[in-house]
Amino acid sequence: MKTQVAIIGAGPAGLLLAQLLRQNAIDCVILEARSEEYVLSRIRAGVLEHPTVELLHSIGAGDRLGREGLPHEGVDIVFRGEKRRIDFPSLTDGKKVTVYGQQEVVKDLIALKKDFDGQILFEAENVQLHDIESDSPSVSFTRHGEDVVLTCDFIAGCDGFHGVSRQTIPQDRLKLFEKVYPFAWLGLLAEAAPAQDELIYSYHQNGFALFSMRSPEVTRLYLQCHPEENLDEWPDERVWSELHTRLESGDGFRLNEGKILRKDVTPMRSFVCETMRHGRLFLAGDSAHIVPPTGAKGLNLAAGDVKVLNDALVAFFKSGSTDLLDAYEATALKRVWAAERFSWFMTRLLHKFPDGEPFDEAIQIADLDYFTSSEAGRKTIAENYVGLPFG
Ligand code: RFL
Ligand code: PHB
Repeated sequence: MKTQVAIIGAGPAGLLLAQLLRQNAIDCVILEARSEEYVLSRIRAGVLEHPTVELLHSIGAGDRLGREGLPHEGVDIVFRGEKRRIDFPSLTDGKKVTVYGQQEVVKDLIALKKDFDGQILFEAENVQLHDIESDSPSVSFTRHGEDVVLTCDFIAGCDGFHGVSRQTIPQDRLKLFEKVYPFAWLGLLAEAAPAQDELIYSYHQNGFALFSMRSPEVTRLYLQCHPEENLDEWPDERVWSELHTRLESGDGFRLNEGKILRKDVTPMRSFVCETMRHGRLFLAGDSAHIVPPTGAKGLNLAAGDVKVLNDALVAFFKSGSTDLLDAYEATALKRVWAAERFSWFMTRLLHKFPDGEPFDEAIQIADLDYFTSSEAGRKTIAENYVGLPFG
């Protein structure tokens, strides 16, 4: 098999890149380890930044998003029993975000790729990258018992944090940064109508909580918990009791309860692999960086990376110029570090640190007060939340 760009991973990064390349008549093949059903059932992100929504529309993946996505013009931040709203349009020249499940984005992109006879090879096992330092790299894999070699001009490593692409880069060439937080999120999906239209981020003495949604019938909720949390210790009654305690701020807001459809634990980590390019391998999305979900940035960062990568590949295939490919790492990292900073800031602002000293907690309250009352503070949150422009 032969293609111009071999893409490893059919998550948002890989699928978006494939669609961008197709628009520019560049051939690509996606190799995905999991089955289509598995990829479609992964419940993750929910908030799409303004630039991500624009990108999805520009590649023809915006129809259902436009109909079913929930535009959000603000979020509430709750602390010490007070609820304060950050209004996006008035602080960002009219921008907003859209709540639309990541699995819906993935579904729309897979449908689009099939419409154009694009190749997504699901269940590609034992994917290995070869000769990435040469001008003719290749990818080998096994599929349905058959060994296959795919030769290509470039490889896009879009295979997430645990993927094989980053691991193919020689250890001594990797420049890594990592921060692990002393807590995790217990995520819940409930068959209950969202009790208000906008998200609520809450700082509480019992720990952080987040109220979000997926549709007019489904509420998405998160509770700060221990990194090694045992789900058996969170029966539904305890979950609802903690959610009521942490989210109801005394302004009359009352959470609607419903059947809990899913419970999961997400560890919290900041991670950057600054080596986003090695030879003909380019990393994009979670394979190169992880943010704690408090800033709702992961999927949006993946979108930013692949937009920059696509522009660089297009320039190469149209004119032979390697300038943008050479600039990929620096261009992408600028936005990556901005999102890392914001995600770290939101995480530090809103969580209860298990070993927090009284002085640090008092500063945290002062920060919460400042960033939700001063216009400069609210603007800082709003402009980062709706999304900085793609590089
Ligand atoms: P993905 O989605 O992990 O996709 C990688 C794909 O590669 C495949 N793969 C392989 N394929 C072939 N060979 C191998 N050896 C392979 N190894 C892996 C995998 O099966 C998979 O299909 O990475 P990608 O595309 O970079 O996308 C990143 C996003 O998924 C991620 O950043 C977000 O989900 C993060 N995130 C959020 N991001 C937001 O922008 N807004 C949010 O509101 C938001 N909320 C969240 C989140 C992530 C969460 N969790 C569960 C980590 C909330 C949560 C709880
Ligand atoms: C979600 O709806 O899943 C969600 C929303 C906001 C976040 C993280 C996750 O910061």
